Amino acid sequence: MQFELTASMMCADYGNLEREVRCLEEGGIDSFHIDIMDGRYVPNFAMSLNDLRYIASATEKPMDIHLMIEHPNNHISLFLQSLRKGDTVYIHPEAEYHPSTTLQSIINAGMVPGIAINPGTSVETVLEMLRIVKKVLVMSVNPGNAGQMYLPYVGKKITKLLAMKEDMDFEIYWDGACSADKILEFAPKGVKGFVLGTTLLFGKGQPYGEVLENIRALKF
Ligand code: S6P
Ligand code: MG
Repeated sequence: MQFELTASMMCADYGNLEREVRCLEEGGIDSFHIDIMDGRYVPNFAMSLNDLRYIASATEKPMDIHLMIEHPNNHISLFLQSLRKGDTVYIHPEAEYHPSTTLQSIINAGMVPGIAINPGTSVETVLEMLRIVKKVLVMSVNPGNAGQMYLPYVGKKITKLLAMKEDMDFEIYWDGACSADKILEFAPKGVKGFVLGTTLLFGKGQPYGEVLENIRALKF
């Protein structure tokens, strides 16, 4: 079964980021997920521009930027300048007065536009944006921290999005508390990719390559 695995780099060992990037790349990760926070839209800071720039310079793999910041359009060029064409940028629609303008800036820069949908946000409230974006990042935890519990009511929203994705031409990605059983359940239904953090990939004392190989060897 084909699905993408992306590493949530806020969970990486910052004592040796160069080694973390290399081991993940050698272990077969598909992309690097960068959680950018401003301490306002979410109650945390996590990663910022310099982290993003370093990781982008240390690998050829695609970047997956998750902007958890207020009014991303105010600073979007800083992020877009730090990326390569084809990288993905997700915004949270609630964080912007005119999210479709911000998405257009992302498209104009040659990046893949995406929206991240919070657990408490309904599909109906972002319906028009589903026509613009190529990727939808469904948050199965509230944004701001790694290591949180999966919120089970999000499953129904994914089912709703799966029924719309062909027609509206977007792919669905999973972010938050991603475990093997979630991949087993949702990859066959059509969820295209999964963000891996502390639940499945980091801090396990197991080489990343082994963890990733085990995930890809899951029996569906
Ligand atoms: C949360 C962030 C996520 C987390 C990821 C961590 O604000 O957007 O990308 O880093 O959920 O994974 P886990 O398995 O620790 O929940
Ligand atoms: Mg994220």
